[in-house]
Amino acid sequence: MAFYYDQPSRTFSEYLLIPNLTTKACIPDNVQLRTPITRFRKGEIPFLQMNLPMTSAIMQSVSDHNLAIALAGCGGISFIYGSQSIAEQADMISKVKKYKAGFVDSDSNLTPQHTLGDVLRLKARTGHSTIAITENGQSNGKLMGIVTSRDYRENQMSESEPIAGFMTPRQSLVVAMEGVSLAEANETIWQHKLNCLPVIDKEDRLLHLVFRKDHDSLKEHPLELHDSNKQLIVGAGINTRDYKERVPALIEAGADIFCIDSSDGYSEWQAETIRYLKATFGERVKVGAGNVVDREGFLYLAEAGADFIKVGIGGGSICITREQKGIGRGQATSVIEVAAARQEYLDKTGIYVPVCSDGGIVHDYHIVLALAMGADFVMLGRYFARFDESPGRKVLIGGSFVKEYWGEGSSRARNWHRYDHHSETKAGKLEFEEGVDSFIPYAGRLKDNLDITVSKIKSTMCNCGALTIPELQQKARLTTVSSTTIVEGGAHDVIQKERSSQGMAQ
Ligand code: RVP
Repeated sequence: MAFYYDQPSRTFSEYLLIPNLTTKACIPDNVQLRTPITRFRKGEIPFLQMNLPMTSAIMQSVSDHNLAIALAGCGGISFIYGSQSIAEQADMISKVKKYKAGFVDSDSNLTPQHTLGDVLRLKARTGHSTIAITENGQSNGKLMGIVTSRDYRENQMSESEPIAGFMTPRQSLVVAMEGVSLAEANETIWQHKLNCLPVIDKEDRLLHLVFRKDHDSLKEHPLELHDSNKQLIVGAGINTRDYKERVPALIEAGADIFCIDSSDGYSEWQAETIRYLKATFGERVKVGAGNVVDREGFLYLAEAGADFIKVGIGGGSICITREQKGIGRGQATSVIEVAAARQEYLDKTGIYVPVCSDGGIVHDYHIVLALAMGADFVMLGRYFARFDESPGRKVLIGGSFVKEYWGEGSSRARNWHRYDHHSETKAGKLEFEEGVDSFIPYAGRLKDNLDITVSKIKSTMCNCGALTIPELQQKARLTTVSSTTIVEGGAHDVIQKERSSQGMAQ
């Protein structure tokens, strides 16, 4: 006979936190959000920790190299999506590892033979007005000159005019040589009143551009997450099929941590993948696994050696798994049960396995609820997809800017490995979608939004009398709420004046 749970599963919105005593020491400035991401023996220091309990989802529309750089700068980790070729994913990883704050790869490049028309079209496409002119039109080609909007008069020149005739040529440019520090580059920018300084190697090949506006980037990122070489930390999504080829290539590119990406991780495929990677590369390879929603799934992956375990099925904003297959569980109930299983595993083995709550975060306070319920960090898709740094296109619809956000189970992403069951027969192959293609309101720069979210998390933690995440997990008191309590929680029975959208989750 089938087993029936005696309680319905619940989502975050069905819970609230009850305040504890807030001592005078409990102020947001004293709250720190450092959290483990890899398993560790009780009393020891985890191999890898984050300065922010947030990771970005393993999705084409969320985690590319640009988002990874922005998030690591704020103390979190992106898992670059695996639903692309091994070479493309390795290229994104190495872009993050090679990134140095303030030194950017030129993303707008043309040759001297291109024309003013090409300049205008490129500028319209990228929104960037500084264009590097290189011999082969590539970002690392031999530098021939620079074009900015000060070099041409759009209305008085023919669009067919070659760039060679109006660019600022190499011999008139102030440049810096390979190895220059950011402080030295900024000094040169100030001395010569420049907006942009090209950094070149001995063969005159372009390496980076340094912009005047990026001057403060180091000061802006006190929580930056980097390795012992001062390179940013980055993760990568992998699947249970091509890991024998993919993982070595990603290690070579510099990936710091992996996560097996699947909508249902309670499978022999995942255990086999973890065991193979640990046996082949040893403990230096760190692998998260999931997703699971219950005690059994957690214990199975913990026994297999997973470094962290991801929780959540069907709660993602673009996810229709529950509708399509009737599989899933309310996110709050899943996290609560998995956190209890983690305690059981800790008591038995002395090993702490971090838990990640993945998907379904709609309001910033949901992050605190997930942490209070036992998650060590959260994974978010929709939240990050709204920002400038995410890969989705920014589009103007009905007078407002939106960004594209599509699920890995949508036919646009075609990430069938995340959902299928390794079947090679036609009947076993996936022929239906588990995700949708959508728009979400555009929200601007990642850091500006994250600062607001973090200040809300810290403020709530102070209400709960907790200065760290473990303290929150120990002290939190949670209550379920009735639907009328939820209504009472918003503005009600007033005629509301215009409300600032700043700091709202959506
Ligand atoms: P959200 O943050 O609510 O947008 O959810 C993101 C999560 O949704 C991802 O981390 C992943 O677990 C899940 N996902 C991604 N694609 C799909 C899908 O197409 N069904 N679901």
